[in-house]
Amino acid sequence: MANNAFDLSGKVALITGGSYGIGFAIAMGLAKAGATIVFNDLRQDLVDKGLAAYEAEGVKAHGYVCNVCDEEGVNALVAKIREDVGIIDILVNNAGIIKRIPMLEMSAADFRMVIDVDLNAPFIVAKAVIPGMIEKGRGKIINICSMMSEFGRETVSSYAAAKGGLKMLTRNIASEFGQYNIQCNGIGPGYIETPQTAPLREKQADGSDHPFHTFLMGRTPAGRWGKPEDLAGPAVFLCSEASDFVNGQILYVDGGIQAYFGKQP
Ligand code: NAP
Ligand code: GCO
Repeated sequence: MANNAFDLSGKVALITGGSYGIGFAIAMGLAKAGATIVFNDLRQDLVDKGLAAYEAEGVKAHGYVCNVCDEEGVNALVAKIREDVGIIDILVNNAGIIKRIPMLEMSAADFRMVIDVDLNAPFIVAKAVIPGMIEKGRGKIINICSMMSEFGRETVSSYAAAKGGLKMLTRNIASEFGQYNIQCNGIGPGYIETPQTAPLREKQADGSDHPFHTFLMGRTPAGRWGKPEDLAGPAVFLCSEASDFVNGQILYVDGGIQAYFGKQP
């Protein structure tokens, strides 16, 4: 093992949807460990915003416009990254959406849309990068899973189905490509302060806490929401040589939620 088993110098890392939020914080962690950062977003103005955010942190990132659901677009993106930056060593499947709609009110089209972004797209992007990893003789894939990879909750049927599926896609990629020295693991964030969870944190009209916040604090031993930066260290570990014999696991980074029965009345 190298002196610094967490060193990512010389590695090219693609973080999908990495212009802000969890993806950005993970990318910053990988950049500090030495990796070259590549990310995509849906539109050029969003990519430009992301590039400016990286630059403000002293990181020269490479940003591209690409919808992760578009297989042809993803294949073209991976070819372009190879030309501009090099073969992708690390893929973080981070781009994701949620629709919080009670199941009986949810259209099949909305359900499919969430499955498309949160489950089909990680398949599409992984499929596009794995041949380069095989060529190089190594590779790391991190799929961003969720508490909903294990739990259900009112209103998140499509998200839970997608993130549960992503957990199993993780195990299957590990099973199928471990022989090529490719490790595929998941990170399951708890509840993290990003735009995705903003509706669950909004103060009520009378200034009191959102009921979900109160519920969550009773389920989280750490007694706080996670911050995007809480995911950086675990991601560096799973993208580095330090985790070369870790494959097919989901590392829950949740302040203890998965271990806890909930606060006693
Ligand atoms: P976020 O704030 O909503 O950011 C998601 C990112 O994905 C945005 O940059 C978004 O782009 C991008 N994206 C969405 N659809 C895309 C598509 N089709 N093609 C390309 N990019 C796309 O979410 P976040 O909270 O940082 O979450 C990141 C990941 O962690 C997601 O997979 C989410 O499900 C997961 N997660 C979040 C939490 C949490 O508590 N926040 C917990 C567990 C898991 P735009 O710029 O267009 O919005
Ligand atoms: C919810 C969703 C997400 C969470 C996250 C938990 O309960 O509404 O699960 O909003 O942020 O994915 O890991």
